[in-house]
Amino acid sequence: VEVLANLNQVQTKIALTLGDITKQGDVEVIVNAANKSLLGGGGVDGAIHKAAGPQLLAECRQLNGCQTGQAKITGAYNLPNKYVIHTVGPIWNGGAHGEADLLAACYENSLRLAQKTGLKTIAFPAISTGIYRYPLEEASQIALATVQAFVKANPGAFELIKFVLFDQAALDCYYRKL
Ligand code: AR6
Repeated sequence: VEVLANLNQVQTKIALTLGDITKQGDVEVIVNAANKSLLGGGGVDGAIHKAAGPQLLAECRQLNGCQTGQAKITGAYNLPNKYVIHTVGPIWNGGAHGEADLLAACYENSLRLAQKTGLKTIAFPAISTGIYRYPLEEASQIALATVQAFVKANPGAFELIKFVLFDQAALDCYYRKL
């Protein structure tokens, strides 16, 4: 699924795809749904570290962790990308503990960091919707709204912004919202 945002004659493609974020060779950077230690874990974080190889963990050890909603960048090693941006989503705790703002900050800060690094193509997983239990309906709305607002505010900054969804239910949910 692809949506073209036509802004000042510059096009940013927003795409939804079903698959594994470690196999996205058409983007320069993939985003990792990490934890505050940045020292690896399960879910997409585990898959990224496994595919990148041990050098990624070695670089992550130098970063002294990351706060929730913030983002840090590393190399991608054995992944088919140039970089990995590690962001830490909020743990869902009912929704009245700042979760929505923190989740939006993950997307916003990842895009800012990619832009600052000069990158034009990026892929996101559905941050916080696995082990951190953020409801998919709410999380997908925030992901799409935040990315679309960034595209509007920064026309031409990105050529391709991809959401890589791991199962059909997640893809369907994003598709409806898009
Ligand atoms: N490619 C794309 N999406 C994936 C993949 C993959 N290979 N694997 C899982 N997903 P989660 P979180 C989806 O749990 O909720 C880790 O231990 C998954 O279906 O990976 O932010 C970290 O170290 C879900 O929709 O991340 C943290 O401790 C989405 O990715 C904690 O989990 C996010 O699920 C972070 O939890």
